[in-house]
Formats: sequence, C-alpha cells, structure tokens
Amino acid sequence: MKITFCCSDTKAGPWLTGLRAALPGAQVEVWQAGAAPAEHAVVWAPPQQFFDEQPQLKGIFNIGAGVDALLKLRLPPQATVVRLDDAGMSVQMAEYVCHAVIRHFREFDAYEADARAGLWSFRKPRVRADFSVGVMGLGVLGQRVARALRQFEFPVLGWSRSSKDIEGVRSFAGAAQFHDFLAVSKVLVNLLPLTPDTRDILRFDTLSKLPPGAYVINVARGAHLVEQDLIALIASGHLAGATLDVFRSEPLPLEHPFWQHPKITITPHTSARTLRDESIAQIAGKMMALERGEPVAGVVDRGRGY
Ligand code: NDP
Ligand code: OXD
Repeated sequence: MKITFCCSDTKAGPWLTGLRAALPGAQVEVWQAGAAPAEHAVVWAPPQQFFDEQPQLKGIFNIGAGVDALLKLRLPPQATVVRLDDAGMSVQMAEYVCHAVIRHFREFDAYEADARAGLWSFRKPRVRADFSVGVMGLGVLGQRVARALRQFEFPVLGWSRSSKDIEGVRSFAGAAQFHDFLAVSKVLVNLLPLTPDTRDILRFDTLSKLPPGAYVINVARGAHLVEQDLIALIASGHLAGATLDVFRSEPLPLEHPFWQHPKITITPHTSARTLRDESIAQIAGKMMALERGEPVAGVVDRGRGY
C-alpha cells in the first residue's frame, strides 16, 4: 500500500516515522510534484495540484476535524474523505470552553485586574441558573463540551441540525428553533463546522437575539463570525464580551482591533490541537478498515459539507 503525505505547516519527519510504524509494509512518502500514484493520502491544506496529480486516491485523511478548506478543492470524486474524529481533541476543547465560561462567570479577569491594582474587593456572586450555556453544534466536540459544562451545573442547551437526546442538555434543532435557542443562551459557544449554511452565522441580527449581557465563545472557524458586528454589539452594551480562538484571517493581523480590545480575549487557534500520536493511530486504523471494506467513523458527507 502506498501512502502520500502532504501537510503544509507540519514537520513531516515524525509523521512519516509514526505512520510507517503503525502501518508496517506500507510505503509512506512525502508528496512531491510528479510523485507516483498512491492509494491513500494524509493531508492538511494541500495545494490543488496535489489532487490534480493523484486522481486515483481511494482515501483522503484530513489531519484535523474541520474539512472546510479541503472541500474548497476539486477532490477525486471516488475518494472517501475522512476527518479526525476526536483523536484527543474533545478533552482539549472541553478544557478550553469550560475555562472561558468559568473565567467569565466568576469574573476572574476582573479579579486579576483588581489584584494587579492592589485591591482586595469582592463581587456579588452571579446566579448559575441565569447562566445558560448554548452550544452550537452537538457533534463529537460539541457533545463533549456540553457534558463537561454540565459537571459545573450550568444549564446547558445545544443546537444542531438533528435533535439530540443528551442527558441534562436541552436540544434545539434546525433553522426553525435557532432563534428560540439564541434567546435563552447567556453564553454562546460555537462548535459548528464551516459550511455554506453556517458561514457568517454569528452576525448582527443573530447575536442581537441573545439575551442582554450575553457572552460569545468562538472555537470553530473565523468565518462563522462577522467580526465588526461583534465589536458593535459589545460597544452598544448588548454583549458583555467574547473569547475567540479563530479568526477570519489567521494569524490575526497586528492592526486588528481584537488584539487590544478590553472585552475580547484571544488565543491563536489553539483550543484543540491535532495530537500526532493519537491521530496516527486513528488514521492507520481507519485506513486498514477501509482496505478491508469495513465502515469507518468520521467519513465526510461532501454534500452536507461536514
Ligand atoms: P461534527 O461534524 O462532529 O459536528 C458538527 C455538528 O454541527 C453536528 O452536531 C451537526 O448537526 C451540527 N451542524 C452542522 N451544520 C449545521 C447547521 N446548518 N445547523 C445546525 N447544526 C449544524 O464536528 P466536530 O464536533 O468534530 O467539529 C466541529 C468543528 O470544530 C470543526 O468543523 C472545526 O471547524 C472546529 N474545530 C476547531 C478547532 C480549533 O482548534 N479551534 C479544533 C477542531 C475542530 P447534526 O449532529 O445534526 O449533524
Ligand atoms: C481542526 C482544527 O479542524 O485544528 O482540527 O481547527
């Protein structure tokens, strides 16, 4: 079996070593223009030329959960596209989102500022029952996040295409229930895939449906959020602030207002990193299952876009 590896911004050496160890007998090489045809590809942000030269591929394994960038390319129509299915990302996402929710709920940012100013002052405790956290996207990552938030006894709501039955999580589904979901989400967490249906979904009219003083956490994709609308709604006082891990342009340009905004906390697309060893084990297992003609989890539905 021949495997070609084409991942921008990723050191190939350890991936090749890991894939070779996990798939003894397979020939694993870094793709170069003009390379011989392979059966399977392991990719992140490959150029169009890669697929133009490898039209015979059977399996395309994306070393990330989101496939929005991949699906913009012309892919071999017969190839099965497989994304990472957790592979150690969901626990990281749960940590990140719980940290952001709790930091906001307990006003730890204000306490940090007080401490730096030499102030010993208390704030009135906020009422947990008033802090419903709405999770957009109840897939692999969203469900883990929703369950983790329940451990802290926040009221948790979720919104997805199809309705879900998750203990302790109130499910809203589809466009028909979107506004009802927003109206009761005091904290909004975005974990949707980026598709034509979800691009710009966090914009003035939708964010305006959140209760006054709501807080936004975007950990999915920058293009879900219309950034100037967020700034306008914080300035008007309708939103309390935001924690953002993803941006329309990454790295975030130095002149961007988010860098210095006092009510916006940013991180550099790091909420859930691809973990190499977990990813290699998952990809190798799925490649062998595909070779045996068995079903695998995380197959992308190209029509749906995720
Ligand atoms: P999944 O495919 O497992 O889940 C997607 C969820 O979104 C599903 O619940 C799906 O509904 C729901 N959904 C999709 N389209 C719509 C829609 N139009 N309306 C309502 N709900 C919709 O994805 P993951 O949980 O694995 O990952 C989610 C995203 O997180 C990734 O696509 C990626 O962009 C982002 N991500 C960000 C990272 C970071 O470091 N910042 C790291 C990893 C991922 P249904 O269940 O009904 O199909
Ligand atoms: C992913 C990401 O989609 O890192 O996995 O954003």
